[in-house]
Amino acid sequence: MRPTGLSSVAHRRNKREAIHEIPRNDTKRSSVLVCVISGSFFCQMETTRMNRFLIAIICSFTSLVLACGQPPPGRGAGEVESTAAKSVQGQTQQQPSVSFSVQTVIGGLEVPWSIVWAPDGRMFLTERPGRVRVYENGKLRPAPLLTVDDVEPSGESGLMSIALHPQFATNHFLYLSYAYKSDGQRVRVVRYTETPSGVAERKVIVDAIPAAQYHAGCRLRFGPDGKLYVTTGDATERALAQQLDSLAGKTLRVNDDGTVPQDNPFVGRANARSEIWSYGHRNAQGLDFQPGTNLIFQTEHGPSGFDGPGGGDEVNIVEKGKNYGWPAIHHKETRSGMEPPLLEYTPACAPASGAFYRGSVFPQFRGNFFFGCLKGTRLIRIVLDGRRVVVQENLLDGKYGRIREVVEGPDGFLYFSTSNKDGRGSPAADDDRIMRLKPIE
Ligand SMILES: [Ca+2]
Repeated sequence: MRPTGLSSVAHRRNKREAIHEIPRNDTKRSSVLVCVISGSFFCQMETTRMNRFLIAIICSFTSLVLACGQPPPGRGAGEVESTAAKSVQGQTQQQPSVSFSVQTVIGGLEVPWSIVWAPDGRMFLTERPGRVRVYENGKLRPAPLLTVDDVEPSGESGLMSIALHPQFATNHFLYLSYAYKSDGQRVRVVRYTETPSGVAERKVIVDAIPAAQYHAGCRLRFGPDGKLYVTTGDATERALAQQLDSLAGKTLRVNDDGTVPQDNPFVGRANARSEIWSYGHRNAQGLDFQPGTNLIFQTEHGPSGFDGPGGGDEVNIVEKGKNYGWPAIHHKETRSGMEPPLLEYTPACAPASGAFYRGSVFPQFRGNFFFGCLKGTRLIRIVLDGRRVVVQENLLDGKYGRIREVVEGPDGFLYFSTSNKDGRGSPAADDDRIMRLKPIE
């Protein structure tokens, strides 16, 4: 179900990527291999047979350090980028391209996972090792607002999402999702109240969500209905995603205090968790509500070799009580009673976020769905007409490395975060960064 408007450039790129498919951090590994081979070759030329092997290893390591791991080329110093001009079905004239400059807003961060804005204009962001940071009046506060001290930061987990209550201005409720160690790894959602001196009144909202070093979710987003939506991973136990007595591999929906809304689909069903809104997910990390329709658009990571053929990343429209198939179906497979994805990406792009654009400074972006790609090192822009994909395109392709969060700022600029310090990328000197797209007048 690829959109018909997918550009030939994107097709060429997909072909190129296919060469490098699996494992997910393949680029780095192939660089290492090249360096080991080249280092061995040059170092072996003038050595005796006795020490050749040892010196080859030393030289391989040296050449690896010197020549491998290229940081992304983009500096975020105002480079000008553009969208492609588009032919849209039913319109005789092409939509003109949109030009914007790319600016670094904050540098020197460590895996910024989630960004939100308070009504007073402050930016709150999470860093995976456990810190909540505040950016205000053009500066990052040196001290974190909060450091979550029982975060388990390894693998794909750590401190993940942040959400502010829709009435944050009056109740000051701030929500976080993070991984912790218990009997194995778990994820919980907690709520704090911001105070003039920091935070207080920690309250657990959802606890003991199954997790693992990989596939731990966990995006938080308040819906237009005032409920808190939570994406969870399958904790690398695929079968859990189909089991309604487990919170793994689901979208959850809870009230702002963690109680369960009585109109949730599995309320009252035996052996089912009443928090569940949808199931059959592998590891969703992006979720937002389409302006106008309030449909939930969600991004989800597909299998990565050990649990299924690589690729199969998804964009889904998530609806009450529905089954999104994992692990029974994946990629473009279909089965009665299960929902196929709206969009599917093979090779993997690793979608890590998802946000609709509602602002006015990019009128051409209004109603578009954006998400950041880790392995795919780009932003993807989806132009929609309700449920129908009109066209999609890649932005910033390969320029800034791994991209995680994307979200609109109160100024209408489009903000995104890099994730080059997560152990799978090659950081630029000032990574990780929060950057933004600013329109060119
Ligand atoms: Ca699916």
